[in-house]
Amino acid sequence: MDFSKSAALLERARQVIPGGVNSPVRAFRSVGGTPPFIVRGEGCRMYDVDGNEFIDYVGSWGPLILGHRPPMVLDALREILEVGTSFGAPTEREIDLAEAIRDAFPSMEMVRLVNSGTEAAMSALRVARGFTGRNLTIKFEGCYHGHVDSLLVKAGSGLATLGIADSAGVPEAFAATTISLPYNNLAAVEQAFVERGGDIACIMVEPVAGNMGCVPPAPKFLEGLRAICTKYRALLIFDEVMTGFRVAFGGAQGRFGVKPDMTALGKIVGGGLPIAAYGGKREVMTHVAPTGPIYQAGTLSGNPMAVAAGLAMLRYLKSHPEVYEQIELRTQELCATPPAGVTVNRVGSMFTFFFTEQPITDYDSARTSNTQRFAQFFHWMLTGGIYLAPSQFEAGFMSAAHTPEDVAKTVERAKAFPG
Ligand code: HOZ
Repeated sequence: MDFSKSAALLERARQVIPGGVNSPVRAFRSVGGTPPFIVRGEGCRMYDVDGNEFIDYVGSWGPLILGHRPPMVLDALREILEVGTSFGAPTEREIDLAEAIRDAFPSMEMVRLVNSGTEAAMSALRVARGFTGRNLTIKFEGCYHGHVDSLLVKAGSGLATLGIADSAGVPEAFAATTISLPYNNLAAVEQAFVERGGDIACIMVEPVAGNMGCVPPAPKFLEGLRAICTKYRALLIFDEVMTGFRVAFGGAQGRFGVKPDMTALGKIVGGGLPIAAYGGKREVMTHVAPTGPIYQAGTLSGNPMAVAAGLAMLRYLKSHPEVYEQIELRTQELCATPPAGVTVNRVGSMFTFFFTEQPITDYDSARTSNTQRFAQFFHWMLTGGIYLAPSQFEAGFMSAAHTPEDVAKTVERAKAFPG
């Protein structure tokens, strides 16, 4: 496969953008080689500047559950272009979207729209602190909640990919407000609350981890977090940036039947356009300005393009529940026969092939993966026309646009990986 035009663009980009990319994992640092510069997406396929075609299992890191350019999203965007792209003033569609989110996530009695998953997590954290009057947060090793200062402690995603333990530029005092514990380890959480329960504002958790690769919650883990938060009057925050409207229409909280106090949602609520949301119990959310003293704001919050696109997609998903059965089935097929020496984790249509034979239940076990072997596999797949996340510590995503033939082609290529 020829990547020469992408290589030239990367060189040009490096002169003006750090690493040539606007988000670190895209630079392919951990797998080597040149990231294809994408010119177009259609259905489950992406096309690059060199004319290469890929079956895409990244899907803009999750939100493209209907594939690239679904017709109802394009129609909604065309409609909005006729009326305006940003007002910085309230619009009716924002209410429609907030209601659509609340209907799917009943725990989100009130919703605030923001622009990115980072902003949603950061705001939820501030609200938890403001509401409880406490400062400490519990998070889990290998989970990633955006590039929020105090949450970049033992974080997954790009930090795990690049081997950055904790980001520079985060004042020690901020990092000290975070207690980082092993995922799926309820005993460690109980112990932390016994020691410092009166100071802990919240537990922030990916209810299915996606940022150390896909790691499901152990049985009773989420229920246990719920019980501990209730006992100590701390807030339970589910970061459903990856899992919301993905592992089920009602997200991980719907799938596992555990109700958090607050939830962060990401780009999927904008049909892939830049938007996010956070919300939770009414008694908590009414503390947000202008009804309360916890400040959070933004000109592009609830911007009409992303709101219209998101609304169109969520309405489609609500009226087509079969999408979830279909993508789960296809992902089962994809994960059924992994290459030798690989452990597959899957929840719904999220999956990761870990290059280790041991079960992956937390960040320590995820890090037993042979990342060199993963890199070889990644390039084997890429040159076979299959686009996976360029990191062992990210999840893959199926879309409704993937056909059985696409999946069969992917399985065949994976099976042929030289062992
Ligand atoms: N760290 C993001 C996913 N967990 C990837 C962001 C991107 O490169 O777009």
